[in-house]
Amino acid sequence: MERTYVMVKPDGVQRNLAGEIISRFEKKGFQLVGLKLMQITPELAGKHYGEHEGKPFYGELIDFITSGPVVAMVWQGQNVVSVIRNMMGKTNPAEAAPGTIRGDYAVFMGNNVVHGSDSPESAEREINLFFSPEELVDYKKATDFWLYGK
Ligand code: IDP
Repeated sequence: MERTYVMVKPDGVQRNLAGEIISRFEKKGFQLVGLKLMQITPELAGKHYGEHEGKPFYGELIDFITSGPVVAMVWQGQNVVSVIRNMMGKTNPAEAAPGTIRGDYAVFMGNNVVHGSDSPESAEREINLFFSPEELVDYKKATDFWLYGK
């Protein structure tokens, strides 16, 4: 079963949206396998956003993501990477469709409330960056039959 790394960013935590965001993925049918509230260090932020180093907004991005606690999560389910990206909406909240998390709760590019891995490869890298294997819980959900028919 596919897994993805999701985090409620510092603006989402401060604006009391963590529960709402978790609730959307729960109701969709995805399974939570890792969860913690944490403060990201500049070093970890640099590793997470390494692909953006050198871009004009890089400094702001690192300052923002380290500006307060985040809720770090691992979610599991069929096609979870792409489905959660769709549920988050476009990176720029001004272009994110109503009904998506960014479309409903954000207005500005830098402060877009939530992060989700953009591919299964990124997901594996990001999960390993934020979680140790012991922090991820393997368990069976009774609802699987009603979600997947097996
Ligand atoms: P994503 O978060 O939708 O995957 P990325 O392109 O990976 O988008 O960018 C990472 C984060 O960097 C975005 O969520 C956004 O907060 C910020 N960001 C991206 N592009 C810009 C920009 O042009 N100006 C300011 N912030 C940006």
